[in-house]
Amino acid sequence: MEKTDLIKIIDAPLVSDPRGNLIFLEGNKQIPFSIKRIYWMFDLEEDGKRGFHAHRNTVQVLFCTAGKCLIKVDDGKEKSELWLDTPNKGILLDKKVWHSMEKFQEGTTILVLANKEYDESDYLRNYDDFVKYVNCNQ
Ligand code: T46
Repeated sequence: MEKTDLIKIIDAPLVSDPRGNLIFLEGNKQIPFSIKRIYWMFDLEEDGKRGFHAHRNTVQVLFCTAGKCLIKVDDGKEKSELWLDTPNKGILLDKKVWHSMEKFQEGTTILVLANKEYDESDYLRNYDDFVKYVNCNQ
């Protein structure tokens, strides 16, 4: 996994013993906010693409708990991408970061922790609107 200036990698503690592995996360500790919502994605089409939006106020951490996928991020100035491929390494996606996910390996599961409840009005789903919003809300 590659670290970029645009995104912060979140390391979750991994406890291994002869029975297997256990990874845990706590709000306001490894996750730098109070967790208001958790969702996960699975049975992902290998050629599918998801995301292509930014959030006005929602901050999230994404983990690929199984498999791997490519995450692309863009803050309106800089673009970056990285493979999310390690179960205990997550990505902090800040607000006002355009993001997308693709190239899902078979069996991939993505777990997301968010600081806000779901609110469609928090989404910027049009790229030009996103750029305008970022430029007006720096
Ligand atoms: C994000 C990326 C990483 C809800 O009703 N509640 C929810 O909490 C979520 C996350 C989604 N939905 C509904 C909204 C849509 O009708 O589920 C449907 C699929 O959502 P969307 O097309 O936004 O899914 P993705 O995979 O493109 O994006 C999701 C999150 O929505 C988004 O916040 O940052 O994962």
